[in-house]
Amino acid sequence: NQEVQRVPPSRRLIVVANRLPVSAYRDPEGKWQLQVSAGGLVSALMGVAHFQTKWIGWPGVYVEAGPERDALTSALHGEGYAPVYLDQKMVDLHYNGFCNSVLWQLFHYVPLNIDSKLSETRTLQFQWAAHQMVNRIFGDAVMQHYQEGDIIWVQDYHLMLLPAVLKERRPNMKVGFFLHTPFPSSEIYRTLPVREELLRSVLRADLIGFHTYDYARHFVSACTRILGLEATPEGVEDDGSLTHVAAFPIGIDPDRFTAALGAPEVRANVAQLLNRYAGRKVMLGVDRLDMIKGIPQKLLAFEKFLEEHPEWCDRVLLVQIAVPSRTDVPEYQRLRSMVHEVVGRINGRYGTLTHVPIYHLDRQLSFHELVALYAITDVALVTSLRDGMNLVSYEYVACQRDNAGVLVLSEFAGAAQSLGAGALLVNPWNVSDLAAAIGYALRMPERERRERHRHNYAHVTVHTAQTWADTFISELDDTAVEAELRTRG
Ligand code: ADQ
Repeated sequence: NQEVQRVPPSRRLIVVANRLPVSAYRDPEGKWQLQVSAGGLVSALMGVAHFQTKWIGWPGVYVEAGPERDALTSALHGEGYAPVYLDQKMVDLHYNGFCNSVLWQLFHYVPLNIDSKLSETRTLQFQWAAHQMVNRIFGDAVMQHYQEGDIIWVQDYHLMLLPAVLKERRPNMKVGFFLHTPFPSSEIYRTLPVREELLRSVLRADLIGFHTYDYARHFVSACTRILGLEATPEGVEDDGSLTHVAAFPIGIDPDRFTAALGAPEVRANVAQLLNRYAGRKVMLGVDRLDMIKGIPQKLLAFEKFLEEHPEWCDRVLLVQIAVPSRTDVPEYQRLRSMVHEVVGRINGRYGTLTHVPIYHLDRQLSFHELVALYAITDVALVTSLRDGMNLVSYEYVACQRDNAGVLVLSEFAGAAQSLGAGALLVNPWNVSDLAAAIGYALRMPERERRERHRHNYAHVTVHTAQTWADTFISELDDTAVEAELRTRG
């Protein structure tokens, strides 16, 4: 692809995301240590190598200004990370509040909760004010590190107000914005009280990217219906100025996974797991513990499958890894209790003295543990109720290079549009169908498995995180040049 090759390898890229890709913690000697966090955005951007990248984001800890903060800042700078420090109140209102209780929900088709929002109108106002303030603080941080010619790539729904903040300060700055979640139908989006402010800010970016064509289309409809702007084949036009809008489906770094399959730690883990699960088929779920991932639906379907097929009870197990996330938000705490209750019920009902049907872990796995699990799994269950893309499905396909395991995939994940040819697509709300898909996946003939896997493996190894970033950045370059030519008349 010629466009992709035009990007010089040493370009400076500033990635701005709400969170840095690492969490900071202190070791027993009190020294700062950094640990890579789990999450799709991190996984994808870790796979991007063609740029001199600096990350700007919150390091996930509260540290007062002073020597401790200075020590953390220099540990982070050493790794190419520039921290934005926020206090607890701000994080609570902006991140837990506006971002995760309002925007995240709405973008995944969970309507605003009228009862709580009406009685907490002031809370919503405070959340919005904090959200605006945090976006301005991020703007200051970008300006501190910005050099003429840098490309600024703003990530995700937490920073939708940032393009306007940046363009006000430097109208010529090259700013791209990518949304990692779905963009919902405009009929859902228009319920948001601050719908116009967010759209107007994002439209200040030179290029806006989404995972799928559908999300891009929903966004353009929101702009035409709510702001009354013109849609063009390239994007949205406002008073002669055009913002490009397009789909850029994300991917993973497949080589990182296939190379790990040969690593001694992974092989040792694989041998141990195969031994431990011998004689049984293994199904796997790997999700952040989030309501959008459809974990309860997956568990209910597995329960139904066991109920209808008692002959499978001691021949199959489900390993469900649910890494806790957003643990300060009450909805997430309730979800965790609910999942624990259902797992307990199923294990109580269908377990024996020597077998439990569900191994449930509430923690992040190391990369090697994760690869080993993917490699030994017969059936992966991705049952998201909505999901921007879902990279777990891609990682599973990469690690099944030799075994051709079956991917059961929700039709509501963006990945259904790219891996639909090889996966068994399901509606996770239809528990009976999902239970039937589990049965079919477990019994699928080898020929069909290999044929389906071949499609998906070809996709995952060609549409990588690197091609995603290269394509986005080279298009951003083109649009910025075009914009400059327009302004020069
Ligand atoms: P996420 O909602 O975080 O990402 P996803 O794309 O599936 O969802 O990525 C999860 C990542 O976290 C994967 O790389 C996975 O390996 C890792 N992970 C999950 N659980 C783990 C565990 N227990 N231990 C270790 N690692 C774990 C958001 C959107 C997605 C979109 C991505 C990228 O919600 O729809 O695909 O961003 O744009």
